[in-house]
This record gives sequence, C-alpha cells and structure tokens, in this order.
Amino acid sequence: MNFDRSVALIERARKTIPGGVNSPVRAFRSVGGTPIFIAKGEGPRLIDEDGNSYLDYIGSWGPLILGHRPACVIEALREVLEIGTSFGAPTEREVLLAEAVRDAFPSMEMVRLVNSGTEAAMSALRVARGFTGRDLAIKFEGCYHGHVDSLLVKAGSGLATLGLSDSAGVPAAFAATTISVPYNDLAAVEAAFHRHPGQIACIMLEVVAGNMGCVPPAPGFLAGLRELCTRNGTLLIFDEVMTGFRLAYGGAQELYGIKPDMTALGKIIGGGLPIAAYGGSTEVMMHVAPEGPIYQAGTLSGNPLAVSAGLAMLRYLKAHPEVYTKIEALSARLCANPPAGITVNRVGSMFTWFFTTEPVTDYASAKKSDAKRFGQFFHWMLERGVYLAPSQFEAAFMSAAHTEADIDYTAEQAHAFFVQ
Ligand code: KE4
Repeated sequence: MNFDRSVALIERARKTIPGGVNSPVRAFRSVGGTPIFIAKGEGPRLIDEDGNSYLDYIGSWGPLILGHRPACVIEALREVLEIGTSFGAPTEREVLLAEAVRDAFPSMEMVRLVNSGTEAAMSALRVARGFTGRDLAIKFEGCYHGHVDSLLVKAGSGLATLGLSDSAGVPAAFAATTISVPYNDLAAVEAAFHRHPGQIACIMLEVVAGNMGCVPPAPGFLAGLRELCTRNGTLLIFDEVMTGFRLAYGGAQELYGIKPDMTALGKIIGGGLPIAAYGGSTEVMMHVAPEGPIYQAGTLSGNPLAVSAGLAMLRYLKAHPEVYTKIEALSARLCANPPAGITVNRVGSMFTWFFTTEPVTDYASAKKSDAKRFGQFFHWMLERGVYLAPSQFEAAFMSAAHTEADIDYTAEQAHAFFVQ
C-alpha cells in the first residue's frame, strides 16, 4: 500500500495541530507508523487520501453502528439544512430526541442534551455532587469518561485511596476528589465506603469497559455496586457513551437489568454528529438549572442539525431490531476460534483481541498484553485493508453495514498473521 499523501499530510498537520491530530489516539503513537488520513467513508469502508480501502472496525469509535453515511441520517441532514443548523433556542426536535432517549432508557426520566461524552460525564458528576452534597467519586482503573479533570486520575498508593493526577494540568486537589479502584473489584469499593463514610457522591463506571479494551462486568459486580450505592445514599452513574444503543436499544442497563441513578450517553445518539446526553430521575434532574442550583449549559446543545441526525439514527434502530441480531452474529463469527495466544473479550458488537493468554478482567490484566506484538498485528491488518483501533487498549466495533464476506476476509487475514 502507498501512504504518500498521509505521510505528507501528517507532516503538514503537525505544524498547526498538536501531533497533527484532534484526538491523541488517532496519532498511532502506541502502534507506531503514520496515521492515515481519510478521504471518504462508505458503508463498512474507509478510503484514505492515497485511495487505499479499508474495512472499518472503529466506526468513528462507536457512533457508526449502521456504517458510514447511512441513508436515514443523510436524508435527515438534507432535510434539516432547509431550516437551519443552530438557533440557540428550544426546538421541537430536541424534545422528540429527549423523549426517544427516555423511552429507550426508562431510568432517564429527564434528559439534558450536550455536545460530547466528556460533557455528559462531567455534568452527571456535577449533578451527583450537587444532589448529594458530597465531594468524592469512585471510578475504576482503565475506565475513561472523557477528559474530565477530576476523572483523569490513576489509583492512589493503596486500594481505595484518593486518586493522583493522571494528566498534567489537573490540580492534585481535583484528583484527590476521586477514588480509583480496580474494575470488577467489589471489595475495593466496599473498602472505599468504609474509608470515606457519608462522603461519596457517586460511582461512575463503563458498564462494559471499552477503554482498556473490552472488559465485561463480572457476574454480580453490577448488582453489588447497585446495592452499595443504595445502602450508602450514593448515586450509581452508568457511563453508556459507548454501550448506549449499541449493546441493546436500551444499552447495557437493558442487557444486564440494573437500574442506575444517572446515565451518560454519546456516540450513537448523535448518528455520527456531535451530540451526547445525561439524565436520571426527575428528582435528581430537577436540581439542574434553570430548575435548580446546579449549573450546566452549552451554545450548541440540542442544535437541530445534530439532533436530526440522532433522531434519524434512533428511529431507525427502534424500527429495525434486526440490526442488533446481525451485528451480534457478525461479531461472534469474527471472534470464533481465535488463534492460540489470544484472549478475546466480546460483548455484543464490542470486542478486543488481547495479545495475552491470561483472562482479561481488569486494567492490570489487560496491561499484561503484548502491546508491541499488537502493533505488528495492527500494521499487518492495515496493509491488508483492515482498519483496527490503533491501540491494544481499545474496543473494536461492528456495524450493520459489514457482511459475512467482510468478516471472513478479516478472519483470514488475522489468522494468517499467526502462521507467517
Ligand atoms: P467524547 O468526549 O470523546 O465524545 O466521549 C468521551 C467518552 C466518555 N465515556 C466513554 C465510555 C468513552 O468511550 C468516551 C470516548 N471514547 C473514546 C474511545 N476510547 C473516544 C476516542 C477518542 O478519544 O478519540
């Protein structure tokens, strides 16, 4: 494959954009090589600036459950362009989208639309703190909730201790409001409650983790968190930015049957345009301005352009439940009979091939993977027209635009890597 234009473009891009990218993972730093610049997306495929074609298993990091440029979204965008793009004033469309979200996620009696998953998680955290009057939050190592200052923390020295900044520019005082514990470790959560009685506003988690690679909740983990939160007056916040509308139309909370106090949504809810949302019970959400004292705002929140794309996406998914059975079957087909030396974690259409022989149940076990060998695998696949996430610690996503032939080609190329 020829990557000349991407090579030239990244050199040029680095002069005006840090790393030449608008989000760090796109820079290929953990797999090496040159990030490819995309010219076009169509169905399950991406075409780069050198004309190379790839089967896309990132799907813009989750939003594109129907593949690139689905007709329902494109048609909705054409229609809304006739009336405008943003008004900074209420419109009927955003009421329709809020109602569609509430119908899909009954725990979200009230919904506030925002523009990114980061905003959704940040706002839900603020509401939990404002509603409970408490400052501390529990998160899990390896889970990512956007670049929210106080959630960019790594575990403190011992279990259940206050977090330490995981990014420059985050004051230690902010990080110290977050307790970071191992995913799937209920005992560590209980220890945190014992150590900080009456001080914990919320627990926030990815219900199925995708940001350390795909890691499902252990049996009983979610129910245990639910019980601990109820017992301690702490809000349970499900970050479903990745899993919402993907693992089921009602997200992971439908799949696992656990009702959170608040939910953050993103990605699919926008149909590929910038929309996200957070919400919860009426009792909690009536604390949000202008109804209550917790402030949150946004110039483009609920803009008709993005809302129209999101509405079209959700309406299509609701009317076509067969999308979920298709992407489940395609993902199962791709992950069946993994090569020796690989641990595959999959939940529905989210999956990760970990380069380790040990089970991956949390961040510590995920980090035992051979990231260098994953990098070699990534480039082997890229050269053969398969575009995987450029990091061992990301989930891959299937779309309904992929076909069995696409899957069989992908599997064939993947298996060939292990016998070369
Ligand atoms: P955004 O602010 O990027 O829209 O959403 C942040 C976020 C929140 N919660 C979860 C569970 C997420 O997965 C994300 C963002 N996901 C990453 C993928 N690992 C986005 C890719 C990127 O950062 O470029």
